[in-house]
Amino acid sequence: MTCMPTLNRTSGGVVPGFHCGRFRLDLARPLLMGILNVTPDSFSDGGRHQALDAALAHAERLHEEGAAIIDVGGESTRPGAPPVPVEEELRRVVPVVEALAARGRLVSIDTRNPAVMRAALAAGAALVNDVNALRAPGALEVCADSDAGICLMHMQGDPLTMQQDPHYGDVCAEVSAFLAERAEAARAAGIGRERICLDPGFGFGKTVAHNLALLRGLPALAAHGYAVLAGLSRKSVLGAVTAKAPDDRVHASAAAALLAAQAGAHILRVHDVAATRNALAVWNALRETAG
Ligand code: HH2
Repeated sequence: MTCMPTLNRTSGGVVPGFHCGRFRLDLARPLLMGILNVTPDSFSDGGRHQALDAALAHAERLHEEGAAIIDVGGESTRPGAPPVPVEEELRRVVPVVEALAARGRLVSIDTRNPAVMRAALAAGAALVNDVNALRAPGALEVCADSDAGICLMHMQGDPLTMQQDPHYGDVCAEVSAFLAERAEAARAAGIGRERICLDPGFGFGKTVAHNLALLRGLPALAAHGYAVLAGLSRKSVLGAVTAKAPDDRVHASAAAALLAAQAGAHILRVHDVAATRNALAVWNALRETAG
């Protein structure tokens, strides 16, 4: 993976669709994954959706605004965040997953913990989103036992310490090699190519320069032929560029999502679904009316 700039969306390898349980996602147009953190301490929306009613109301809003996937997280992975005990994570996420799955939503579970993956899958989640790329003992097996989609993300170190001194020789090459290796491990465990999605992990053990290089280098990641997810929403790289606080990064986030889509991302993980959808509508119209 090199860090070359791109002007046109790369189709990368052929990615016909993304299979998440009974859901078959068409990736011809970028899809939105709406973020629902049921945590007290997430960097942007922490404490806002902890009660079940509030979480479900927010999920409904994300769905109505155009999110194809609702990503439910019960552990903040912001820089410096301590791990959450498994019982507490289960208590936060399982009722929310269950209620959203019962409403027919495509629910993603954002967790590093195999016990939480297993419980969320049993409660109806159809996608496992793991910032640790299924490296925890037992995680690959839990996912292989299901028909869920999986998102394999790159992270250098762990959330507690990852921003202390991130370093790479060639960030794009190293992230790409790591994700290719994790995809191979998933396939060796019996998870089909059509169930796998790769994510460079913006902000996870990366400086501003690393994040920008990865955004420029996204076309090469898409060329692996797996679905690609990008999560730049409200992240500190956008704060560094705009000098805005997380809640005021909506426009920067929509711009970043658009650039990620243009660089080949198929799924955009976002807080601000309506704003991103509007930005993408302009881009889709331009592409689809080209002669
Ligand atoms: N980023 C966050 C959490 N999960 N999953 C994937 N696949 N990609 C990401 O970039 C990603 C992720 C961090 O953002 P957020 O959930 O908003 O914050 P917090 O970790 O503080 O809950």
